[in-house]
Amino acid sequence: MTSFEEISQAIEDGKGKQVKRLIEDAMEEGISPEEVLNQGLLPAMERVSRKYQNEQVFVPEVILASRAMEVGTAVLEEYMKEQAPREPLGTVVIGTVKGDLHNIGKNLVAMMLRGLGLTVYDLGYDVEVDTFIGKAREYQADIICMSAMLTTTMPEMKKVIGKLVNRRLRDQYIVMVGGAPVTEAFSRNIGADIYTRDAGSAALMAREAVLAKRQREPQPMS
Ligand code: B12
Repeated sequence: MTSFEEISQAIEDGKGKQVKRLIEDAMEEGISPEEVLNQGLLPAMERVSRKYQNEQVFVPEVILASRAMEVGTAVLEEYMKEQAPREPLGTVVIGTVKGDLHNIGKNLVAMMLRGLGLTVYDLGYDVEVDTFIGKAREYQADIICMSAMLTTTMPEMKKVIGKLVNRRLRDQYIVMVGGAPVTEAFSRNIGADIYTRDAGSAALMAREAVLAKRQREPQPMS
């Protein structure tokens, strides 16, 4: 039996290959990707964060754990895709804002959105204001999702929304923001549509928002 603790420990130790093997074993045993995420992957990063804050581990260990987390996320995503509804629900562009290299949380949000049937274009990290807007237009996105993990990069989110307003594009997109330092009050203050604390609720709210947007849009003549 694969234990969630083993998965967490392998992530903490930065052992990507072991993480992959353990997750595949868990999937074969019939454990759901969500269980592995919530009980294996997320607790591992919480532990790493706590140890980093207490100076029990330093940047190199955090980077190794982050890479193992990325491996784990990619493996889980493959299994989640198999369960995703076939009919595409809507389109999302997602990225971490300019100046910010944190991408683990953003990757998890992308994975959960895909799992609910949304088509996700991941723009990566350190994403420029114009890239968010340009790609949203190019892919005819319904949602622009922005992640920020540094208090110093949060204002980038406001810049994206400001530019959407200036270019008279604001009404075309649902803007969703998140990341550890982001709050509901900040989200409201910058004029975003949705803020949630975690990847699971982000996906559920995104789905609801896209369905509501579809109802508002004029239907094509049959
Ligand atoms: C891992 C990590 C790193 C790694 C990043 C690796 C990577 N590939 O991402 C490395 C080592 C590179 C790093 C670097 C730095 N980091 Co760092 N890092 C962290 C750490 C320990 C964990 C972050 C993480 O991955 N958490 C796990 C994931 C799962 O959680 P999450 O990101 O919060 O995401 C969840 C939610 O927030 C939400 N969410 C996230 N995005 C979005 C988006 C949307 C739309 C929605 C709806 C929801 C959502 O859903 C996610 C899943 O549920 C945090 C500590 C912490 N407490 O957060 C510090 C932390 C974020 N880092 C910090 C700092 C200061 C730095 C550095 C400046 C350090 C330095 N002195 O060099 C650099 C900055 C580099 C840069 N320019 O970005 C500070 C930020 C302080 C602040 N408030 O500004 C923190 C808080 C640590 C601390 N207490 O000092 N870091």
